[in-house]
Amino acid sequence: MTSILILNGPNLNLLGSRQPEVYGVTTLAEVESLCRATAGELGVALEFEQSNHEGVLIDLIHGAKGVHDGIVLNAGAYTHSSIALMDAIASVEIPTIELHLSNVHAREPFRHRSYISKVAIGLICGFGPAGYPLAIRAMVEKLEVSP
Ligand code: CA2
Repeated sequence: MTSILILNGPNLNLLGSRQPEVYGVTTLAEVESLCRATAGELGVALEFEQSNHEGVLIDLIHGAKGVHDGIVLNAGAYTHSSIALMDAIASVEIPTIELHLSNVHAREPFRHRSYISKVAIGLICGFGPAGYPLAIRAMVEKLEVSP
């Protein structure tokens, strides 16, 4: 069975509790439910993780090798700074979709640079929590074309 790892980076555990004008009112637990419903509908397995720690995210990416067929990564602010996360994605050679709740390109200039984009197969941003099911669907379609 196709398996997808959804990985969330720093501060995303706060979703729904602060800055609703930027990140909305949906909690990360609700985002996970949304993802599980989509995975169930498409018949794929899903692991959903969040960490505030760069090293933990890297370990989760390394651990995906041979376990998961695709990764959906919202690396939070590490997107804009972490060469280590970029290297981890490149090293496991698992197709990865970069995901953001907000449209990072319509925000501050420092959010326009992404190290993840350099190794991702695609980018979804600006659709809020709805981006997660979109990314799962995009990944499943991509894996069907080139498994
Ligand atoms: O738009 C996204 O998904 C981001 O990855 C979110 C990151 C931000 O640094 C990226 O530039 C874009 C920040 C996540 C912080 O999440 C919070 C949620 C609620 C309250 C405070 C922070």
